[in-house]
Amino acid sequence: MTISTSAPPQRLTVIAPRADTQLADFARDVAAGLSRSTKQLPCYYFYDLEGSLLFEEICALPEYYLTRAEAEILRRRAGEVGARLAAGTTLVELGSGSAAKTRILIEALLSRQGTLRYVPVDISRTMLEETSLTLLEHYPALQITAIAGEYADGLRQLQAMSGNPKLVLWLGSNVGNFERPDAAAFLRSARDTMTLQDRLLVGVDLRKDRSVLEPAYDDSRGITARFNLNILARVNRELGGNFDLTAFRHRAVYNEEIGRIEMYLVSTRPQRVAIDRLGLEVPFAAGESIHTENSYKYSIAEIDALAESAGLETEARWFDAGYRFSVNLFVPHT
Ligand code: AVI
Repeated sequence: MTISTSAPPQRLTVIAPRADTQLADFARDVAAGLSRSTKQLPCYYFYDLEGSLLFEEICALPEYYLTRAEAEILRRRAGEVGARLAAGTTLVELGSGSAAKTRILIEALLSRQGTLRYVPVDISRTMLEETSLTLLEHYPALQITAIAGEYADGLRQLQAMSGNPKLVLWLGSNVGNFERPDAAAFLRSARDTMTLQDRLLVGVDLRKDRSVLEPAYDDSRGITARFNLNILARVNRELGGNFDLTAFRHRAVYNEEIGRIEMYLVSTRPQRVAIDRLGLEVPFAAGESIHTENSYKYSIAEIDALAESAGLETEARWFDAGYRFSVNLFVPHT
């Protein structure tokens, strides 16, 4: 861990694991994922700076309703959330990205408390620092401790912050990118860092018709396709990969039975791709795919079961007017 305090402004502290650890992890996971009989790459590698910026573009797409629906709920309910919190609450956010929707909660908490400590956790250090500086410029009463790392790094930090009341945000249906049992296990480990005065606010996308879901993950402008392909571009940039991005196509399909969007990169022809820094050559048959992401959708019963198995109680749940998305306020089970 390196700890640096950047000045100005003096109100920002950045905590980051060593970058070469992240590269070693990426190399290991790419080698393992592309050597399997059913090829796969973990979706959290989408989010280098390039991928994080493409994801911001996705959030503004007409087809990607999730961001707007969640923002609608937060705008309507931020005051209500604030009223349920103890005085002097710290705001923690897992997977903060551009923190665009977070501003709604930052403003609600600032207007109640006067000052606020914000602890964003994000895997892209550049994104994290840029976002933090922009927020600090906007909100003079804000103090930021930014954690450039994975959720586990964020949870370790939460454990160390046990003194202050906190609101932990896990927005954007990020929970959907976990397998269902892993989502429950992760929420339980978040819960284990919480006291009874803490709250967890989780945005969860709801099950719905494929006619709405599939365009949200395969938009007409091809931004999601670029986002998906960026993982191969990242292998080229960081690991000396030789992927020809025009020889793979984006595919997003709703698996209704399991309740998840599945994203793939499909090889359009037989090919062998060398990844120089891994000393690996990966063979692809025509039509063979790399599974790059699952995005699980939840029914209300599934959200209740998730909370239950994580040792959480639902204090409040809100929906957008179109009933597409939910925001859930959880408290540790007594
Ligand atoms: C970040 N995550 C919740 C997004 C989702 O909807 O699963 C990632 C994404 N993938 C394609 N479009 C958006």
